[in-house]
Amino acid sequence: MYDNPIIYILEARIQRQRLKDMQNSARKRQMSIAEQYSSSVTHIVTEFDNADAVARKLGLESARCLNQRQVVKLQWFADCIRAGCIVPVDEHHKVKSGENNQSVREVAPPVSARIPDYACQRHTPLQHHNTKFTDALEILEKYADLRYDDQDYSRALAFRRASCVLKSLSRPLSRLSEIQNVTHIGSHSQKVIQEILEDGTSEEVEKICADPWFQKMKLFTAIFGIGPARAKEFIAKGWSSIQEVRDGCTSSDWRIQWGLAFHEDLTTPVTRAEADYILGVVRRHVDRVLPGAVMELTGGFRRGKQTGHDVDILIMHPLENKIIGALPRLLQSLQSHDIVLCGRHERSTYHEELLTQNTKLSPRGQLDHFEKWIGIIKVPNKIRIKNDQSDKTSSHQLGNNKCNTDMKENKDKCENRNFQSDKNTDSCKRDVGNESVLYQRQEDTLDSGSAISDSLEDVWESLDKASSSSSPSHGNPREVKASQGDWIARRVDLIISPFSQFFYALVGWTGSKQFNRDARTYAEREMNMKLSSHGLYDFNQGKQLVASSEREVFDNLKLPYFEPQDRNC
Ligand code: TTP
Repeated sequence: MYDNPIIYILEARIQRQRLKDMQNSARKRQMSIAEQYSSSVTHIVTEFDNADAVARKLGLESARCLNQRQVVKLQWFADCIRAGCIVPVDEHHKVKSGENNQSVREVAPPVSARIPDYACQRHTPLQHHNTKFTDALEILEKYADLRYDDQDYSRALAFRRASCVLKSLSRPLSRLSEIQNVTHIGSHSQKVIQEILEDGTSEEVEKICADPWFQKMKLFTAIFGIGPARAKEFIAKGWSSIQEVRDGCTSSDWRIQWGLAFHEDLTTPVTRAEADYILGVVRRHVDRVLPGAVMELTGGFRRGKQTGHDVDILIMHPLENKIIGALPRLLQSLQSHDIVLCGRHERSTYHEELLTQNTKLSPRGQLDHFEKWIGIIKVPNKIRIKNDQSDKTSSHQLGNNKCNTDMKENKDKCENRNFQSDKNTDSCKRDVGNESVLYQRQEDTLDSGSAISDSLEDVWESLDKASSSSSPSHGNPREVKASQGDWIARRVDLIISPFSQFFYALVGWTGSKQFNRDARTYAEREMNMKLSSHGLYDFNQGKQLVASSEREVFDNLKLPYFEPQDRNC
């Protein structure tokens, strides 16, 4: 027994309130509780199951440094409280020494030898084994991304890279030594991983989550049209709620006006059923204005996610010039059916020199030059409700559009889509169920294009006017919100790609952002090529490499093919 027992409670892994209660009870019983660990401590109370972890947590070299002390479980402390005095330490109270307590998982071999350098060379599934680490690292990434300027986003990228590596591991990480020599997991990320391995949480991440500045930045940057710079201005004005931004923000930017009016809608995750519904609606209108067009739901949904923040739809026609004027006609058609809430049409800024030009990758967006429409459309609430119901009965069937009879036909077309190349004919084959449709690239005759070109100019003009005004032709956002019917506002991007660029566009718009980033870096550094959503240029051969399937994009890059669901880095 000790003459003057001094207890130190190691906080890690002990729930905060429980710790407080324990300390109070002990003090009431005149027990001596040390605030800090020191050499006078006689008993260390811990939730850890081995003395090595305790030593590491205390910053000691090894468990041997604890030899003069009792390292005990909470059970001992509870027994003391019950007895009202310090009780002897029994065998069952003792925490084992690290050496005797190694589990099979802890001696798992290092994984470093098996991890390729670039995320585009690794399987990165949506569901993986290391979420407790990747969630933490992605909070650090977000924090760095919001805190620093665009020029200095390498810090954020370092956390993303570490997180991507962990997502690709085929087993849960159990010891830091397994990844000690892995490229892309830097010392800061390792420190966080180690802390989580030992304590279950990271103090740094917990502090960030509780940081009011971070909470406000997250809140404000979630508004459609608001980036970190503008969010910082709002904070500088002393605003901390969406209502304060609504009351004080005088921006004439249509995105911000509609984003603020429909903020709650737009920050409610879009479900898979809603995405399928939107795809079906757009398809019906595309069939009308651009028969024979091919459409793909891209972004996170194509990678297998069940929810997303928006719906990205890529549209192409196997006749290269057929797409000219199609987007304005599509938008007119959608608008005439009261589907569109607001939006902005952007003309293509693509020119061939872009294929070889060195463009710096932006931290937030992979800017491309496609003609596109960025906007908000209305989705009936019943789509969402039906989704919720099918969620309860059979969540694994979400991807199978069970919620809307109108969509049945679309679903059949959407599922199991597969594009195959036919190198000889410069064509692409699209499998739709049992049907196999060969889209062959044909020389365009501009007759249909020129026939519509006069009226098209009027359409362009009216759309351009509408999109450049502060409230694109659909009324005042606040008034529209006040009279909102039984629908929810959803963010939609419609992207038009020429046939010749389609499969590069498909890879680019499928993402993930990190997959694109790494594929582009890999192309540049390892292959002396330039990859974008518009194509691939090989500087060695001095020519562009065409692709008539997604697989061929990977082949051209000499990368193994990864299905969209394995590109979730
Ligand atoms: P996002 O819709 O921004 O991302 P996401 O679908 O992966 O995310 P979430 O689940 O939150 O909805 O973009 C889809 C993919 O398209 C993305 O991985 C990168 C790519 N992309 C471009 O290539 N160019 C662009 O301008 C944008 C906005 C995205």
